[in-house]
Amino acid sequence: MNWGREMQGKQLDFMPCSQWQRELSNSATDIEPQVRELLDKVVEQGDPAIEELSQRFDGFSPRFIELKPYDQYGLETGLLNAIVAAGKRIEAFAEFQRKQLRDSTYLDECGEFGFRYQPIERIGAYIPGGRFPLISTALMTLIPAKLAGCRERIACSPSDHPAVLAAASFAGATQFIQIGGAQAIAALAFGYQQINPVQMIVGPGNQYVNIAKQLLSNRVQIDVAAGPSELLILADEEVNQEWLIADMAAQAEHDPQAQSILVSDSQSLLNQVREQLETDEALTELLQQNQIVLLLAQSIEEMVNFSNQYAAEHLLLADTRIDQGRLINFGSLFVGENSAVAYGDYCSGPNHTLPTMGTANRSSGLSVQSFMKLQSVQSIHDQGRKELSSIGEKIAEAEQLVWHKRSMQVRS
Ligand code: HSO
Ligand code: ZN
Repeated sequence: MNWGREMQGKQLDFMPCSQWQRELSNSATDIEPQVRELLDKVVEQGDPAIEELSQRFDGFSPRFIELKPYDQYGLETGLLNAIVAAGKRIEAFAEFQRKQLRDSTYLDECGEFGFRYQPIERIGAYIPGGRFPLISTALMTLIPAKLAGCRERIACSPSDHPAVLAAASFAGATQFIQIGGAQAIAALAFGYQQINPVQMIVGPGNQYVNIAKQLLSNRVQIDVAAGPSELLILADEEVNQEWLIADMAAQAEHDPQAQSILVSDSQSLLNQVREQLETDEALTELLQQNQIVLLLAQSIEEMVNFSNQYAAEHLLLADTRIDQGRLINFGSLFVGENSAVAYGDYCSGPNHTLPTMGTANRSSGLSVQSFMKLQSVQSIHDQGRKELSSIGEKIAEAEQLVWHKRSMQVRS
């Protein structure tokens, strides 16, 4: 059946959301052997391989760019002010997050026990430059790392666009290397020239970048599974259709694989939205290519269940009948139709680096916390030795680990 087309009886129909299956592209796996080979080459040959790959794929040699103060890139004042304003809001949110991360201890009859947050020392941020130079990604990746207290924050980008450099400078990058693709990820993970290997790599990228990150995830911490952008909108009949159409087209324009889904229990809303989309050639194309999808739900209950099962990167709740507390799986929730996802992309404050492809049911977007390790600390006092020996020795005995038992026994 051809959902979304006009049917013989003139009745317009929509696919029920219960039938929708997310297509997980597996085209990425096709290039995995190729990326593996590139990384092996870097392991064998080091820096010359990185340079050769950069020449081969991007046509230039990697270049260390010394960053100037952010206001010295000759940016048009409006853009410069916007970067500063966005940067400040992103910083304020990161600062708010950092303040929640308090080291803490408690005392009991055995001693003092606690945990502390420790920043990862060296991190790398990849800032895509291919399709569009993502100025905002420089802010979103580097600012939380700075607030977390990471000592070295290395920005890599194939772009040397002045706005990207200004944003990286504002966001506090400690080094900037113009380098792209899998070779940038290799340079960060294995080290390159004066750069020591980093311990964490964040930031979105093309398939080569993502696969390289995944393949190296046994040596470096990586951030979220960054697939194509996704938006899910839950809408009631009252919504502002023009706003929501713009929101759907916005996420769809990132990538031919990016997808925006509108779910409603109102057939009449879906009809009107489709009619509006069909007045515009580009929007009609997005509809035909399933980059914009309209799904019909039987009830509010079904809308909530669909959303929780889909686990969207961005979830826009434009339905006043649904209590936001019922929505449990999403990367970032935008409540009410004022809350355009584009604000979140650029400047509202929370991070735009978010889990996609359903991984929001188990993982989180980038935050200050992502750049920190949670460590435990314990200090057992004299009385505690005796107390804990009497418990631990028995268990060690049952495990038949004699030296474990002895290490407690000698203290009891
Ligand atoms: N929507 C993207 C972030 C972004 N949008 C950057 C514009 N610039 C993350 O899913
Ligand atoms: Zn976006």
